Amino acid sequence: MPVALVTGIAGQDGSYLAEFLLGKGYEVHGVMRRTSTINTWRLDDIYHDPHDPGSPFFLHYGDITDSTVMANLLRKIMPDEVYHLAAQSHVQVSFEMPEYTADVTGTATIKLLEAIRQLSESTGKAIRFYQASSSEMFGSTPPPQNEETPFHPRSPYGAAKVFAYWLTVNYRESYDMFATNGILFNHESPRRGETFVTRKISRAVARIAAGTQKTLYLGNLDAKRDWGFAGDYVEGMWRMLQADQPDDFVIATGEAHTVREFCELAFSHVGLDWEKYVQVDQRYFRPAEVDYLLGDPTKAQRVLGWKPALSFPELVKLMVDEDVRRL
Ligand code: NAP
Ligand code: F7E
Repeated sequence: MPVALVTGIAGQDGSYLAEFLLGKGYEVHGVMRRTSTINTWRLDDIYHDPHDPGSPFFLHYGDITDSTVMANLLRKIMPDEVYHLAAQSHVQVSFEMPEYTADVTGTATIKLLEAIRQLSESTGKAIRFYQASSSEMFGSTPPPQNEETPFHPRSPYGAAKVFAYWLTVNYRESYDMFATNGILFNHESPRRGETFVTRKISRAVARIAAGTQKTLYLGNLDAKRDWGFAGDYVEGMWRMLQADQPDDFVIATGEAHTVREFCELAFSHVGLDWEKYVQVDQRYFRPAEVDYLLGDPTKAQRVLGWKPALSFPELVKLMVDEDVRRL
């Protein structure tokens, strides 16, 4: 049975990846940090009984900035594959907490790479490493963006991801490690954090339709993003670690839409006119914006045989329907 270690297991992607890997017959170990209230709602479908001795799913406490804990976990679990998904992943928050974001989203990646290198060298164990790189690294470089596009990050988050990206390349080149970057464009789902724009919209639509919210305040409606479905994207991560060679891959749909278009579709799905409810609020504008991200996933399609299944309108409907159901 292959063994995977997933950091950020309790996040959006961690939960979809855990489900996917369990479906493939993996033993899955997830790292999550301790929080004062239980934060595993995204894992509810797969984590029924923590004491079930037959379960191939294990959760471990750990903070990715704590290199001792991460090295101990690696030695104990001896994974075949490590998916490094944990990060301070919110771009706007990274302007408010730049140093923290650099530590968690950037520096923690070296600690993990170094722990894997040392374990592999001392035991001979081959460990494949996936780094959750981001289209935010392209920042202001005009679209379409692919693996050859120069980076120009526009936030502390984007800069921290560029640092982690290059460390991953560096460990591949220096130590012959199987270390791969997945450069994923925005991907969403009903499990998306509530402060990212898509989920903020789908949640507000459900509340406005139910009469419990009057107005939705948003920032830049003109920003364009290449939005895909997280459930499709985690398969891309797995395929990258099954490839013959480590490499870097863009995962995207090849289609971009504005925040305004997302609003139009989401509100019209429940029979509402978005313009009556959405107001622009300067508080949600960023010190520097990423205007236009549009990915070219040709390489992932050609080398990995990966392509997205869910369309943009299907994604919007899925998110709105699930928020309506939850409410
Ligand atoms: P997410 O929902 O924010 O999940 C991130 C997870 O990391 C959370 O479970 C979080 O824990 C955990 N985490 C944060 N700091 C930690 C720390 N110091 N120690 C241990 N765990 C920590 O993000 P996501 O959307 O699933 O994205 C997964 C990864 O892909 C991230 O690295 C993100 O930057 C990257 N990425 C995302 C996208 C996207 O569109 N979703 C695109 C490109 C790249 P809590 O639950 O306790 O907060
Ligand atoms: O913003 C605009 C905002 O916060 C998308 C992360 O997963 O994807 C994500 O980063 C756009 C931006 O995602 C609001 O200015 C308008 O142009 O949903 P977001 P993001 O910044 O693109 C990348 C690929 C990652 O790697 C990140 O981890 O929407 N926008 N009004 C707003 N955004 C938010 N959050 N809230 C608003 O009210």
